[in-house]
Amino acid sequence: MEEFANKGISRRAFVGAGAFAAAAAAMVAGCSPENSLEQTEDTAPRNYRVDAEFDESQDGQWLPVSCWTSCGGRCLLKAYVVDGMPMRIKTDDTHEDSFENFQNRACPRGRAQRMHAFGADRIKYPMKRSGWQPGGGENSNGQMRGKDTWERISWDEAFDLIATEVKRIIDEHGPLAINYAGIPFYNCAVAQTLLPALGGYTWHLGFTSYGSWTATPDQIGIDNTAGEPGTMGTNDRLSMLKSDLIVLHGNNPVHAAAGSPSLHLMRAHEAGIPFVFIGPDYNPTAAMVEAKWIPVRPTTDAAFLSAVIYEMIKLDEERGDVVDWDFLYSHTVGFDDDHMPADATLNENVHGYVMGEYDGTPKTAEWAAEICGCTAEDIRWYAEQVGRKNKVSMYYAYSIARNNQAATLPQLALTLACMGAHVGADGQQFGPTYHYFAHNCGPNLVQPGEMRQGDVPEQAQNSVFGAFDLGYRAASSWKAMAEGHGPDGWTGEDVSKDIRMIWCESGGYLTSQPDVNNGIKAFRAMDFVLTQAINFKPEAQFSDIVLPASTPWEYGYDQLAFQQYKQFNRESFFFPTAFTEPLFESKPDVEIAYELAKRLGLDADKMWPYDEEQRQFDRILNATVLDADGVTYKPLVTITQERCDELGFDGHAQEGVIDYDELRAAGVYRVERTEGDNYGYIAYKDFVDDPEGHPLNTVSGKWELYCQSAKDAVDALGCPDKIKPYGCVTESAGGYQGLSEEFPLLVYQPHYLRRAHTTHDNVGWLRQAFKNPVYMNAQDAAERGIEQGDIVEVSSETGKMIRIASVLETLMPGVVGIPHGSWPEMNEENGVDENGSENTITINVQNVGSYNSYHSTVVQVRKYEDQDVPQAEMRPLRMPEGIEE
Ligand SMILES: Nc1nc2c(c(=O)[nH]1)N[C@H]1C(S)=C(S)[C@@H](COP(=O)(O)OP(=O)(O)OC[C@H]3O[C@@H](n4cnc5c(=O)[nH]c(N)nc54)[C@H](O)[C@@H]3O)O[C@H]1N2
Ligand SMILES: Nc1nc2c(c(=O)[nH]1)N[C@H]1C(S)=C(S)[C@@H](COP(=O)(O)OP(=O)(O)OC[C@H]3O[C@@H](n4cnc5c(=O)[nH]c(N)nc54)[C@H](O)[C@@H]3O)O[C@H]1N2
Ligand SMILES: [Mo]
Repeated sequence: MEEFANKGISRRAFVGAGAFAAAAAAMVAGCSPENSLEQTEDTAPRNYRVDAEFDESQDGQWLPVSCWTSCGGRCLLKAYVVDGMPMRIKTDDTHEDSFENFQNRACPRGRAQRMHAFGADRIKYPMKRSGWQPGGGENSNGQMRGKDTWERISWDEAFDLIATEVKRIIDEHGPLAINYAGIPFYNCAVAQTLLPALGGYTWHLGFTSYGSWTATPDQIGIDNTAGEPGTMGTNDRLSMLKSDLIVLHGNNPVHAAAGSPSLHLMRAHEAGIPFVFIGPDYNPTAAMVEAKWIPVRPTTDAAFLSAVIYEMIKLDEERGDVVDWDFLYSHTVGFDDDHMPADATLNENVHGYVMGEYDGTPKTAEWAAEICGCTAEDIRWYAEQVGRKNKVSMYYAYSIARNNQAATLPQLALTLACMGAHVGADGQQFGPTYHYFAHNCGPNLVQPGEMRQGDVPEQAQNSVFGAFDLGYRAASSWKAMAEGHGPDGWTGEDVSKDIRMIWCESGGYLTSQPDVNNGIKAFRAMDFVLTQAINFKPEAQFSDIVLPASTPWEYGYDQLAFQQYKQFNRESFFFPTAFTEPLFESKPDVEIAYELAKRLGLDADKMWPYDEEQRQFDRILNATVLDADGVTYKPLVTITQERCDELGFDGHAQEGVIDYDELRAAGVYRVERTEGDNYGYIAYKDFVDDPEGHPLNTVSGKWELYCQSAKDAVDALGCPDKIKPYGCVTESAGGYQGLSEEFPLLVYQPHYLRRAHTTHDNVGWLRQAFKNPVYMNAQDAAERGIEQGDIVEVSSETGKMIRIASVLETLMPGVVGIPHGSWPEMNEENGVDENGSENTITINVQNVGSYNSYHSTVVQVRKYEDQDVPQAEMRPLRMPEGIEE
């Protein structure tokens, strides 16, 4: 019975949940959703039943619904809903697909979203770990986290227990003793409103996503307008088509920005524009656009770029047509001794560095080829191609910056772009471009409206990037939290030792942060761990109280998409609908925060004075669309006063471009692009055309190839390794500098079709469709006696885990790829993570500032002795023991 990954929601559970009498009746009548895997005594265990009886004549309707995970997509999902049950999912068929007006098509994860909301391990009611009591110390019985049994409790009991314990912790240790283990801009009611009102909280040091693209870009002058690095820093998608060459430095949108970004690249390929891919594997995107591959090992990109800069200078000395010196000197400071910024305290720069003036090593193509694993010819070829004679688009991935060696990589990318003048013109661009605005930047052509808002403490408005100066503090690592001391070598303030509570609102930090083994120790060292969750995910498994959170399918709007960044596709606006009441006893996070605020003596009604549905109506009513003039925003929807009243919302009559109800039925509004329209966007054009008249928001007003303020900000954190103010290789822990006989392989962690980070790792369909591989080079595998499909053990200084070998010719020797996001399942007898979380083996050594060190990990791989350990798709999901399913 327990052989399969997903068990669906049993009839019993449905009948038990009052709100679901209708759904239960529908299931009895034979229209259970196809993801249901029934586990009744009288049916043989089957995996996923495809319901042949289903057809659209059943009494239901197609509704546009939210796809809410953190992949950066935002695509249109439609659910065929019968009595509150999503029977089928389809995607954008609202109009013909064309380049001008593409469909927002969903990927396999979106199409499997039912298993996130309706999976067997859905948290149904508040639960308490049996061995835990408030009060700290012995009461918390912390060693039993992850092993204990569970008890069902009422919401009132849960709220009272939480309020009592949170109050005690704040009274005794202060609010910063609470570690918020998630990205605060998600479903932010706790992080953005409740905790700030209680005095703040401690967040993790190290931004998980962008590595060194996090803070430095602002200071050196790379555009950060949309609140994320580089999201406005490249041109719009039509401009790409004017390039002579497109560079994908890292990047794999086919897996990690599925949907329209791949389409944009495909069109450029069809138009005959050549591509270059720089990275450790010839990934599916490189293959799609038939790119020339320059193989470069993880963590060596700074060496590669340094050599490209050196070779450009040399080529220019020979031929004089490679570097655009006028452009370089008029738009930047800090390239060489004659152009240093006024605030420089160090008499060094990138020119002197690549010439070897400081360390005696010129950064030649031969020097870098050895480090990177490519040929010197490749580097010289590339240096010539990115010279000023070509129009070049250079797209960088975030992945190349998630390592210690990349601390000043943004300066190197900027230096290269300015040497060839590849910025500020049609077909000329550079920057990290991914996620929300992948390969298509510029102001939104259609955008959501302002929503009324309660009292949100001011410092909470931008707690992500402002975390350091807003009364939040940063914990350095799980290890430091577990052991109650600061990290080695740091001189800055460390608060890891003071933390008494972990609060998981959303986010999957035990799984998505480096070093899970120490993560588990940190969880076990706390007085109290609280998780608000959809599924019984690892963070919930190691908690004391678990609260059932509702999904956007149950409350309609999508908090992640709309709260902070408003929307993710430049040309599309989404209007998802809720189609069921909160499942079981679940509540939206905002309701949870509201109830807790009341019990903690705060004025909850002032913090959340408005009905969420009214706020979502504001979002639609106040939405705007850019007029064909490319300048004026006008209202999106047409609605009458009568219709507002009928819907019961506070609103006003207005004339827009689409009727409110028509938009609601379609679920999406798109703005079409055509050649020569006014919707194009050229990043930095004002500054490039007139650097004196439109200075950048940097200390010098220009791009800072030498940036004192960036260096000072990182050094102020008190990290042990000082960084340079200009682009160069950073010497730090791990990476290619840390390879050893014991750990001879470098690791990258591609984002993977099976999951959006850790979300969906419990989904049986996706487990079956996409295995949990370790990508290995064929030669490395042969040397170790490993064959395709073998179970292999990957080990590092932080842990051991097992996965399935995927033996490839398209990956560099000496490198392994471990797709990101599987849920750790520690076998505590032998210390092996049997579900192969990549973060079981990643290191957390933040020597160079706030950048995560995921990709600086070095490992060994060997064939595992037990080849019979069942893989994910054959293992039952973890369920809370002691709780009725
Ligand atoms: N080794 C390694 N680790 C990495 C990376 C890597 O490349 N390598 N990449 C990093 C990157 S780029 C990122 S952005 C981070 C992401 O790290 P996380 O943000 O921790 O990852 P997610 O898995 O998206 O976590 C979202 C969680 O929120 C839950 N959730 C979704 N909606 C709701 C809701 O409405 N309410 C509640 N209560 N919960 C909800 C989901 O079920 C899921 O458990 O991971 C990082 N981790
Ligand atoms: N399916 C899926 N899509 C996702 C996500 C997900 O979890 N699942 N997560 C989303 C999020 S939050 C983010 S931040 C983005 C992540 O976006 P990225 O960070 O760009 O994605 P990755 O898959 O880590 O890396 C992309 C490719 O870069 C190359 N690469 C890796 N390391 C290096 C290196 O050191 N040097 C060079 N030159 N190349 C390298 C590899 O070919 C890899 O396939 O993806 C988003 N999209
Ligand atoms: Mo990310």
